[in-house]
Formats: sequence, structure tokens, C-alpha cells
Amino acid sequence: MVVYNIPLLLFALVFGPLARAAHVELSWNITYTTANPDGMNERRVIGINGKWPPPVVYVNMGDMLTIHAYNQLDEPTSLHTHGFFQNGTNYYDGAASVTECAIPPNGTYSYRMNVTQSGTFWIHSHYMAQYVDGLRTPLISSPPKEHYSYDEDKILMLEAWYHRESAEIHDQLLSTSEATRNKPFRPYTLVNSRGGNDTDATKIVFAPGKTYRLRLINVSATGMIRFGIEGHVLQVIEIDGVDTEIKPVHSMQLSVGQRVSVLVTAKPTAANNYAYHADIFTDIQSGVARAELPFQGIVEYSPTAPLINPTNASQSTIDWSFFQDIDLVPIEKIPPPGVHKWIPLEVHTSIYDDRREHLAFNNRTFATPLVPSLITALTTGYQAYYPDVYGFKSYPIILDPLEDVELAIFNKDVNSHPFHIHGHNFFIMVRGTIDKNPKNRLVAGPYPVRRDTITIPPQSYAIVRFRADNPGVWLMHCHMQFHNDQGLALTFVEAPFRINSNLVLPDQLLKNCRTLGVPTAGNAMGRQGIDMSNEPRGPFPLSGL
Ligand SMILES: *[C@@H]1O[C@H](CO)[C@@H](O)[C@H](O)[C@H]1NC(C)=O
Ligand SMILES: *[C@@H]1O[C@H](CO)[C@@H](O)[C@H](O)[C@H]1NC(C)=O
Ligand SMILES: *[C@@H]1O[C@H](CO)[C@@H](O)[C@H](O)[C@H]1NC(C)=O
Ligand SMILES: *[C@@H]1O[C@H](CO)[C@@H](O)[C@H](O)[C@H]1NC(C)=O
Ligand SMILES: *[C@@H]1O[C@H](CO)[C@@H](O)[C@H](O)[C@H]1NC(C)=O
Ligand SMILES: *[C@@H]1O[C@H](CO)[C@@H](O)[C@H](O)[C@H]1NC(C)=O
Ligand SMILES: *[C@@H]1O[C@H](CO)[C@@H](O)[C@H](O)[C@H]1NC(C)=O
Ligand SMILES: *[C@@H]1O[C@H](CO)[C@@H](O)[C@H](O)[C@H]1NC(C)=O
Ligand SMILES: [Cu+2]
Repeated sequence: MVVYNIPLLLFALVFGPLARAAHVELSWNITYTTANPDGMNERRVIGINGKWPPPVVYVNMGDMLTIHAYNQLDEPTSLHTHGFFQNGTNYYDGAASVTECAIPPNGTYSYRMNVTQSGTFWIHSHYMAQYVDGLRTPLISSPPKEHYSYDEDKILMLEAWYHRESAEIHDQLLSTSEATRNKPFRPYTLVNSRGGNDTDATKIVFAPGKTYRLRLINVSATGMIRFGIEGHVLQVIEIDGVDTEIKPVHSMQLSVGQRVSVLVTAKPTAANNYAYHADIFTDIQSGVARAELPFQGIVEYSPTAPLINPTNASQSTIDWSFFQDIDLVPIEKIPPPGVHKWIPLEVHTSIYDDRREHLAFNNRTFATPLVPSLITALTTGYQAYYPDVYGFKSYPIILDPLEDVELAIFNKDVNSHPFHIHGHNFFIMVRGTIDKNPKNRLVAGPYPVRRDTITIPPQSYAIVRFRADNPGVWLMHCHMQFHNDQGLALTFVEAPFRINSNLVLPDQLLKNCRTLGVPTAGNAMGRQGIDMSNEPRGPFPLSGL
């Protein structure tokens, strides 16, 4: 045995690192199909190659990932690899009307990228709220060597699922009638695209004594999810693709877009099964997350073992205290950037002069420009440094190369909002409440945690930083997708001259623009220079400006 193993070992040592980098090439027809994931409602969904849910994508760091996307829907689409920095590949970031023209019906676009990050990510449509109809899937990237050892890796993709299509919900929320807007629409929890009363489909199987890595991914459109397993401790080891020092917690809350890996050590015997919870919640009171729509699944050690507490989904023995991401310490110790530019952002929901409800940063409600901002950055010469050319409504903020940016985000709204930045991670510096109560103020240590999606509770603020070291056009938006559609977004135009000298737009992108009738050069209005005459700038809030 030993004799035969040595040549193999040598082979692995010599060729392993070279042989490892692969080209993961996927052909995805983006298609309608039907599904009934919770056993309560069959509906049209968006899947891949005629199947739903879309396949999980696995890559290794160092691989090249190509997704050839063919749009077989009757509306445009796009694909965003959430959490990947797309350093040098801004035009494959997938933000429709920002970094590309969306893929028109019957059109195609090949997203090509080098995998330079490891951890838990996801891929989703970035065209309107389309991913809510099912076009989303986990993306798992493995490093050459994991920091922690565990026996098995399990993905738990958690989701608030609607029985109605996203376009209908969008129209309801943006209705001019208050009665229509306020009509309740309840979501249902799905775990790995299965849910409802089908406890067999949503069960998590544990073997006694083993250690599991559970990758929790929240791919909802609204709401927050809290997760916990009766009688088990969760040891946090990763958030949003950043490995962290171990932090034991009893429960975890995730907003849309966020990912958390926890290690869970199974009980030594299979004497009992345990309930787990993946409850949808919307309110956070006295630091405790309360379930609004409880969901209970089973951690199964044995098909015949009794289920330990609770007897129904709204009972629980778990401590649901709010998890503070600012307390985490990343494995890779990077001191935070300083502050060259300080950007205060206030978040409000209000009724605007179009009689609709919009959300906004600093009361400037976002809408995508006619010409994608990346095209504008590449085709307006020195004027790419003027915010005006990107259009008032895309809320452009120009950043200098390597500038250190601090965002002070004050959530003055009644809801929590999860803010996602493209192309970067935030360093989370400070959290607190708007009433400035010092008891609620939390300050990061010397190596603050970094993540790409930060939840800010109502009447609270967060101070985050990042360094403008990724030339490109990057959206920052609320990841409750309907809030994004209602205007809670802005655009960072980072180092426009460097984008300008380094990027050449793929032919496919330009072709898709032409099919959609979108100009392939010029400012947000499709004109030369800073001629923005008759630019639509509203709507504006009825009160407050
Ligand atoms: C994608 O659609 C095309 C055209 O309908 C078809 O020829 C091809 O086989 C499909 N590919 C897959 C992987 O389903
Ligand atoms: C897309 O292609 C199909 C089949 O070739 C055709 O029937 C349909 O009209 C095309 N749709 C558009 C929007 O071009
Ligand atoms: C990806 O990596 C390959 C091989 O190292 C390199 O040639 C290519 O330029 C990289 N592409 C991008 C967009 O960084
Ligand atoms: C789940 O509930 C639905 C509707 O309430 C019912 O039709 C179905 O039989 C139930 N399925 C199971 C596995 O209990
Ligand atoms: C996902 O996040 C949303 C909003 O941020 C929340 O409402 C929902 O409950 C979360 N779902 C899970 C399963 O954590
Ligand atoms: C479940 O437990 C909650 C909290 O103890 C209780 O209020 C509720 O009535 C119970 N529901 C059922 C169906 O037993
Ligand atoms: C992008 O790449 C440049 C050059 O390699 C590097 O200096 C920078 O830190 C990278 N930025 C990000 C966000 O990865
Ligand atoms: C935004 O509008 C709200 C009312 O809708 C107002 O209370 C607030 O002061 C305004 N904020 C800014 C920064 O103008
Ligand atoms: Cu929001």
C-alpha cells in the first residue's frame, strides 16, 4: 500500500496546484417552468434549462467561472454573482442598466470571471425583482485549505417565498392607491426551495458526533430570518465570504443577501430529534427578534427518535437575542481604511409627488438611467468625472482612486434595511441608535469585521468604511428587492478615468443594448457631453424637501 501511495503523493505535490485551477463553464437557458415548493400553490417560476430550483454552483478559488446565459423569458434578465468583487470585470457584475444592458429576450451574455474569493455567495437575477420568482442559487467557492475542519458541508438556503409573481407585488407596492399598497401579502418560508408542511423535504439529517458546517443564505425579498436549533450551539465561522474567529451563538438573524456559516457539533447519540426554526420576522424589540411567521423543521438523528421541544412552531427554548456582527473578528487581519470622504446617508420612506410610496437615500429616490452608467463612464471622456452625466436619478457619487470612504447610514425608517454594496466589503466601524443612547453604541476592535451586506435596524445607524480600490461602477442598495425598486439605491462611480483606460466592453453587451434600443455611448440621456436638458429628476417627497 505504502509503496503505491508514494508516487501518487508526489504527483499530487508536483501537479496538484497546477491541476487544481479549472474552467467551470456552464450553459444556462433561463426559462419559465412551474413549481409547487410548499405544496400549497403551483406557480410559474424562473429556472435553468427547464428545471427549478437552479443548480448550486461549486467552484474553487483560482478557477475561472463562465456562465453562458441565454434568455428564453419574455422579458430581459441578468445574472449577478453576489459578493464577488468583479475586480477588472465590472461589465460582468450583472446590475441591469448600471453595468450592462440587460439580456433581451432571445439574447445571450457570457459572464466570465476569475474566482479570487472563497466562501458562501449566491447568484441571482439583477433585473428588477426577478430573482424573487426563483432565479437565484447558492455559489460555493472553496479555498485551497479551509480554516476549520468539519465532517460535512450543508447549504441551508432560506427564503421568504411568495405565491404571487414579483411583477404583481412590485405593482402593488408602487400603486398610487394606499388601500392597494397596504393589502397584506404573506410570504412562506422555504428551506432549500422546499417548505410548507413537508417536514421530510426540509429536514436536516445529522449523524451522532459529527461536526457540520451549515451555510445559511438568505435569498428573500423582504423580511428577516432568524435561525436556531433547539439544544444546539451555532459557532459562527464565516460571514459573507469572510472567515472569522469562532463565535458561539444560540441563534442567528439574517437579512436578505447575507450569508453566515456556522459549525454545529451533533449530539453524541441518536436518542432524540430536535426542532430547528427558520422564522420570518420583521420587528426587533429590546434586542430580541420576534417571529412573525414561524417555521419549524426537524434535525433528524433517527427516523424513529422522539422530537424534543417545542410542541409547536411558535414555542421555543432558544435565546433569540440579536446577533451583533460587529463583535466578530476576521481571520485575515486588515486594519480599516481612514476617512478621505465622509458621506452621510439618511434613509426615509415617504409619499412622493407621484402619489406613490418611495424609499430613498437623502430623499433622492433612485431610478436606473437610460444608458448604463458603466457605458457613460467609458464614453464621456474627461466629463466622466462630472456626476451630472450619470443622471440625477441614479444618485452617482464619484470616488477618486484609492480614496478611503466612510458612510454614515442613518436608518430613520420604521423598517430594518439590509444594504448591499457591489465590488467591495464594508468594514463595520460603529453601530448605534439614532437617539444616541450610549448603551446602544458598539464600536469595532482594531480589525473590524468585513461583509458585503449590512442590516441596519429601524431608528439606528451604522458607520462603515471601504477603500476605493476597485475601479468601476458599483451599486449600493437595499437588498429587500422591492425597496430597491422603490428607490433605495445609489451608484458609486469609482475612479472613472481608470475604468476608462482599462476596460473594453464585450461585443455581446453592446449587441444587447442595440436590441433593447439603448444608446451605446454618451451620458445617461444618450447624448454627448453634459447636455442633460429635460432630464427627468423627480418624483420628490411631498414633505421634507
Ligand atoms: C437551450 O435552448 C436551446 C434552444 O432552445 C436548445 O437547443 C438547447 O438544447 C438548450 N440547452 C440546454 C442545456 O437545455
Ligand atoms: C425568440 O425566439 C423564438 C423562437 O425562435 C421566437 O418564436 C420568438 O418570437 C423570439 N422572441 C423575440 C422577442 O424575439
Ligand atoms: C483571469 O486569469 C487569467 C489567468 O491568470 C488572466 O490571463 C486573465 O487576464 C484574468 N482575467 C481577468 C478579467 O482578470
Ligand atoms: C400540506 O398542506 C396541504 C394544504 O394545506 C395539503 O394539501 C397537503 O396534503 C399537506 N401535505 C402534507 C405532506 O401534509
Ligand atoms: C431574510 O431576510 C429578510 C429581510 O432582510 C427577512 O425578512 C427574512 O425573514 C429573512 N429570512 C430568513 C429565513 O432569515
Ligand atoms: C403554540 O404555542 C404558543 C406559545 O406558547 C401558543 O400561544 C399557541 O396557542 C400554540 N399553538 C398551538 C396550535 O398549539
Ligand atoms: C483590485 O485589484 C487591484 C489590483 O490587483 C488591487 O490593488 C485591489 O485591492 C483589488 N480590489 C478589490 C476590491 O479586490
Ligand atoms: C427627507 O424627507 C423626510 C420626510 O419625508 C424628512 O423628515 C427628512 O428631514 C428629509 N431628509 C432630508 C435629508 O432631506
Ligand atoms: Cu429596505
